[in-house]
Amino acid sequence: MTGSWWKSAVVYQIYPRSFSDSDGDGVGDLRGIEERLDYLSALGVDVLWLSPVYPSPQDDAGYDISDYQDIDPVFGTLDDFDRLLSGVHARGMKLIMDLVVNHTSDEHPWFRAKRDWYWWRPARPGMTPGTPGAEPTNWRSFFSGPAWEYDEESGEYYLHLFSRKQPDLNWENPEVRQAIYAMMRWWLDRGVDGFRMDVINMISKDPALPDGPGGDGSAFYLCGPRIHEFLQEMHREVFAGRERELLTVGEMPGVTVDQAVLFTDPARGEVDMVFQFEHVNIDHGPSKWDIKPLDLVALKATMNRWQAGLASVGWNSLYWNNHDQPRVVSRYGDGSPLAAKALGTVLHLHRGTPYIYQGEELGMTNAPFETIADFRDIESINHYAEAGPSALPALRARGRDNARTPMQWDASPHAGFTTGTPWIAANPNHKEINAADAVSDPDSVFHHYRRLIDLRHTEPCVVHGDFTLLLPDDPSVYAFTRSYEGTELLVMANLSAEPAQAAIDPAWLDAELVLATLPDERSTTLRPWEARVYRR
Ligand code: TEU
Repeated sequence: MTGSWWKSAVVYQIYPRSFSDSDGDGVGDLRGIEERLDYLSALGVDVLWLSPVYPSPQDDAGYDISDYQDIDPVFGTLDDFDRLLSGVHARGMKLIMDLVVNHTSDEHPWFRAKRDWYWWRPARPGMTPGTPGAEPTNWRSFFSGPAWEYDEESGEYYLHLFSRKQPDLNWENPEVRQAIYAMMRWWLDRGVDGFRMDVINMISKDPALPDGPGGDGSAFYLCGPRIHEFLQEMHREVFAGRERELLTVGEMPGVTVDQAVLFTDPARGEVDMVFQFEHVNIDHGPSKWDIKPLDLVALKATMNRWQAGLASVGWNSLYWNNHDQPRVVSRYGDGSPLAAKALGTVLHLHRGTPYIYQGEELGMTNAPFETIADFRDIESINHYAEAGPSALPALRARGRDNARTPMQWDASPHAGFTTGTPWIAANPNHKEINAADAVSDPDSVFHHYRRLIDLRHTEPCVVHGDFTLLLPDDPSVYAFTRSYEGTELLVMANLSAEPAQAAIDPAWLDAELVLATLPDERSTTLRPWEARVYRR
């Protein structure tokens, strides 16, 4: 199973709203991306993933789509899109789109014209429709409040797992599925190279929609009864028989290793890989706002379980960051460039396809949000409305806006992202952390990421090698080996602010040092946040 092109690829996620603004309206756009393609090609990434650029009321920053087959004017036009796509292809890269088909916007024409394409239910028996507690089930929405919205006109409720402006599509209806497959074929025919599929493991629900424990309905909508059937049908209807090399990755909150094996077993024809969440859910309690410090031993254990679980069948995706997560260098690191390099090294040397989120390759950090007025994200704003000012520390640490501040291109005002007023403030640390400085400094996080990508492209052991975790109980050192056809790699990183003794075989110190973040001292003691990769 070494034939799949995406095993040696690195994907770069662009959040268009925050990447590069070509027209000074304060919002990034497609022409802005086009102007930055040489930067991305210098980094060496193979695939670009665009977060949604379709027409949208922008209630959830574009994850609420009102037309699947056009571009929102704030981002440009279909002509701009075609130009961008040819620019990407001309540089030997590919481009995948965000596919958001668990729900549409409530402003999508389907929502008015096709009532039975969504989930409608009457009030709870014996309750007056529209009154508190009369919702058809006790399910809570991801963005606070009930997952049901009352519609005066029809006297019924519709289901929305996310915002009330994101009604869930009813995939039980075959017309819904056919409309989505036709739309996907339209984008592939236009030349796109695949899809990142938003919360795709939520599309099959238990049609009985029973109450869940404490308002948690996830048992009835995560990996529901027909999920594999739907994804196999999609594969047949959209992807089968296409000659081009495509990539599909399904975002799947709550997915287990066992399920992931089924989703990514090529013989089953579902998706190439999934985004799982265990490694980004270990530093909080049942609620994402209930924050806990990182337990490195637990992080290594969960990563190891996914490496082992998908070793013979299926494939992992690898990520620390995306537009929903706080910046890893602030979260699992200490905010320093050295920590950014160590975390990048650890991730990219695992077996799987790495994803870089814009600015991660610069070591971009969380933002210094002061008051709730600094936030833009509906999830944070709704949580604050419900929980009050005591929620601020958790919002600062975990709010999704940490990932959404403007890409830091240079030291000029607004980080060179826009000549206008950005829709969200640039991080003031753009004077020290920015692409212009990073590209001209061979020792930068950017060049370290470039070397990590290059190593994946040139060393088959990085792509195919078996993974063996070392020192599972060490609270500071993250170490493992990879091995493939007589080549062995040792990766070790000190993910702490104190020197750490790595209990590895000292014979490794004589091996070739392929990558290092500090000058070689030929010692098994790792300096704070130091990372090394050896080959023999
Ligand atoms: O996110 C799905 C998801 O379950 C979470 O990561 C979510 O963003 C939130 O942080 C839960 O606390 C996807 C998209 O990536 C996200 O941007 C969208 O808001 C969401 O789906 C709805 O489309």
